[in-house]
Amino acid sequence: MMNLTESFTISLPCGWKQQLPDHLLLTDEEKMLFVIDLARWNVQAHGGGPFAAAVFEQKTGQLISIGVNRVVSGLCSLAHAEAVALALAQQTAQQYDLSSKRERSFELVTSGQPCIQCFGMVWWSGVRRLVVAARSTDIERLAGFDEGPIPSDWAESLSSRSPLPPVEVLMDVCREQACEVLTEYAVSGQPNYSPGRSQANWGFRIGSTGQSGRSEYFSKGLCCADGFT
Ligand code: AZG
Ligand code: ZN
Repeated sequence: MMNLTESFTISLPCGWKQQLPDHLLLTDEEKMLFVIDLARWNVQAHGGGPFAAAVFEQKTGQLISIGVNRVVSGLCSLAHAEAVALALAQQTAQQYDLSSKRERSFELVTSGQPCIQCFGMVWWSGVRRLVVAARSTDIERLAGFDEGPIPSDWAESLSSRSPLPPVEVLMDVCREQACEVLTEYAVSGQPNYSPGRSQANWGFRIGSTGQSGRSEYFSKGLCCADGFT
């Protein structure tokens, strides 16, 4: 019998509930600052990639899901922050198409511009609005990740794609604050897990003398109880 895997699960890091806001977040800036705090928490408490995202119901502002980058911990290149947030939102709403109910529309707020994969996920998810902090050029320049061949007209193509419902795109919301987290990740010496780079760039660092502790977390098998999962 061959040893094939039947299913996989991507979970939020432990302690995620303690990160949730205790009040409704009303403005794009409030929502984005919450998401950027999640990205920083993912790096500092879980050794994850410097990205977070959240889905909100547009009319009420209700938080539907959060996502953080779980590529390394989940052994899964799909597990970008936006992908995790969208998949969890679809489970919470019990809708694989988040645009399927006219009276209930959703927005994705993300600390980083969607990469080539997540652009596709946004396209198919049914969200009706996308709010972005750091641009892909920031992500590539500050943290060295490869975001893939994103079409130059990606934002326009989302906002005008008849007969599919348009996705409104708002860029550069709290861009500076999101860029700070990207820089913090780069100087921390944590890995660039972009395909083909994860070995070569172990301990990868940009423009800093930062001390890497990342490989130690893994070689010692540290986990949630030790602050990493
Ligand atoms: C990434 N870019 C974004 N926007 N989000 C993630 O989770 C990523 N991981 N690598 N590049
Ligand atoms: Zn992505």
